[in-house]
Amino acid sequence: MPTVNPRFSVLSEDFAADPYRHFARLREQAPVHYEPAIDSYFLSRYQDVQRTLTDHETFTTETLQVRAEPVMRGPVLAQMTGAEHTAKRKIVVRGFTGQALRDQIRAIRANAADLIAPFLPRGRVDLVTDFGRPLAVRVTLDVLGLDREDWQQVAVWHRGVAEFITSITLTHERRRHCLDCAEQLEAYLTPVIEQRRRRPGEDLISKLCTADFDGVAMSDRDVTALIINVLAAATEPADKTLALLFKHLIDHPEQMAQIREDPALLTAAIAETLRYTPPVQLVPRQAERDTVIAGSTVPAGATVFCMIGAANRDPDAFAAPDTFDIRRPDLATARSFTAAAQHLAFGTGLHQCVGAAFARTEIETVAAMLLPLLDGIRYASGFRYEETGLYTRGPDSLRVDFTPARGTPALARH
Ligand code: 2IO
Repeated sequence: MPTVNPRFSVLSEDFAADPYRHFARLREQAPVHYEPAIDSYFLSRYQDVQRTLTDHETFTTETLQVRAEPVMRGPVLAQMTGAEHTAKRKIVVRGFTGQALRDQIRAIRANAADLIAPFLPRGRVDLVTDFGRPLAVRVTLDVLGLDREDWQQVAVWHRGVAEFITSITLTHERRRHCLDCAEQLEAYLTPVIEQRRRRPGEDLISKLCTADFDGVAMSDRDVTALIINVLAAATEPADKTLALLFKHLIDHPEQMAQIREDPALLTAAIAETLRYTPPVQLVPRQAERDTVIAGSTVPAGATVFCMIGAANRDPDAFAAPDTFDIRRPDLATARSFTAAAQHLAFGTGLHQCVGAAFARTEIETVAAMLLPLLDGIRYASGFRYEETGLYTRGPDSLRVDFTPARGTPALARH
């Protein structure tokens, strides 16, 4: 029997520094890793994660009542079940398809062009702090129909909300700060919701306010929670995915060259980025009854964390899983942003990410704009790449140099 280091912890600094180094050992030796300090189980095998996310009878999303609801100010989509879930999910899907999506593409382009322009003559930009983060917040505000001018204030509240849902442990002070952010965000949204109910527009908030699906309409509490849900879900992972994509392309210049040659490969590069380094690393569930997973019993009521990063690197699911390869035959790019995706970055099952298609559009649109502008892209001298986060994970900074644009950049096209 292999022995497991009893001092190993997913809460250790060593794990936080590079979780990927530990995944193989976890999958092989502790596929159901118990973390006593937080009384939770961590699953690392692809098959177990997939089962946990699709066996809705055994694993529920009830844990979100404590993990999300306090800052969402009401129930989010992932908490709902049955007919209510189906109806409200369809309402949200409608907000991200058809004409709405076409308008969103225009907003994505306009924001990206506006944010990158000042950096083009300089030949230097931080793709996270200067570009990806403001872009993600501003695009989300445009989608919701909130004032773009408010982005810095909303970004502060959003960070508090995101900290709450993505923290494994929180001190009393941090918890209070996060709840304050959520309360202020709710107060900011209340008059907006009231106004959109009276005079609806084409934005997502108006759609949520006026929607009626099979007789199911949204209460103010529902609308508030879904706005905050969309705000968190469309912002937090977006700048991370974009930065991770560019990091992998800089690290694999031959693959970057192939994409520059054939931009149609960008979709595969995004899908492979999501498999290789999923921005959402953990998805929580609650065991409804005593359940055996990989030979260990998980007791009824237990919190179970699906380790998406570990599952996506499982050799039983992907060949040479630790290799970034946009041409890998087992990626199934065409399905990568649908319910039939091979990778688990969007989760799977009934609660699979409702924004997957939007996320693809956003990252694809922005990356396709940036690539021709950032000729000769490389890490800025002295830059040291570092990732943070256990729940959502990505770089806090990605400083790059590129060939500066001469004259007026060719952004007018967008
Ligand atoms: C917001 C982790 C940002 C979701 C969550 C309480 C529910 C759900 C997710 C993603 C990304 C967030 N969970 N989005 O993992 O809506």
